[in-house]
Amino acid sequence: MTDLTVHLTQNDVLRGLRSDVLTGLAATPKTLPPKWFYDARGSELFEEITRLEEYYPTRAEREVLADRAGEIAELTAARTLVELGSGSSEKTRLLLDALRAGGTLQEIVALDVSEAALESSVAVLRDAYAPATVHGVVGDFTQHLALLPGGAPRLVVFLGGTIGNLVPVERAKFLSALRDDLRAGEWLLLGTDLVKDKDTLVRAYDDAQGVTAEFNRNVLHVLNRELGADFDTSAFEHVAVWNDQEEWIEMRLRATRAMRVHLPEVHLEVDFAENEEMRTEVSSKFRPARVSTELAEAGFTIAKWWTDRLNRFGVSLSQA
Ligand code: AVJ
Repeated sequence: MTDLTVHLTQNDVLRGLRSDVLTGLAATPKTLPPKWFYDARGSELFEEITRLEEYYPTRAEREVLADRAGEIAELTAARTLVELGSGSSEKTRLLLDALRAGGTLQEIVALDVSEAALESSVAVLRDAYAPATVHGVVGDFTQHLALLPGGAPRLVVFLGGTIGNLVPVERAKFLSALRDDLRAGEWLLLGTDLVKDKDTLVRAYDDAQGVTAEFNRNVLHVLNRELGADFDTSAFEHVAVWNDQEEWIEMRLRATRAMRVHLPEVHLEVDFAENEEMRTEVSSKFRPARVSTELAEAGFTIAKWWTDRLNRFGVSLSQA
């Protein structure tokens, strides 16, 4: 058993799902936030995506971290590593290993919405990094940044390009809230996928094996299970499009026939027209100048900017 700090009960999570579904399915066009992909099956499918030939971001970011972990540890001399997201990932461990080797690591904080995911990652981290103290915090990184534990200087890591799931106003809010929660001199390590040719981007979100398609449709399984909905998941096609205006990839689910869907637990019935598309994710891609502007507007100072050798993915290290 692990002791977790709970800012969000699993009942709050369910209320959040209900509220997002009521809002998103009433909207035109219909939308669902990407955070609902990640039940146990969705998390497995995402892991599978990270191993696909077409999905370059994980490998590109890992290359940067493998090359720079020592430099990051030396520069930050962080006493606490805070990971937004569950914290057992192989990429985070590159940083933890470097901080431990540098002799500064004393505490690890893992923040995640899923209590189950945290239970297991906290146990793994305690085992691997003893005597460092490991705090598991159940919370949403867009709501519960205040009161993050850990002694200064802390290094907050937000990897994978997940910040790209937020639209610009949400990013500004998130980065400012994070900046406000840090003391001057503390650090943010941020992974951002970069703008590149459309074909590479679309292939990364529409792989030949159909793993991403299955991941996308998984959100409908989540609604069926959690809200008693009756989505016929086989009647939805995966769509990935590059939005050149917004510079983001959009994933959508397209209804292949007209249908009515019942969601009894939120007292909702919704109609889909044939070929109607529902947006399930935006994954923003960045130009380096945009990353630095957004960080600066939130009150961060960029200390370092690295990319992988093929210039596909950027990692910035900034200071509050
Ligand atoms: C986990 C949000 C970084 O946007 O690339 C992968 C999720 N979606 N394939 C991304 C995802 C489709 C991923 N992030």
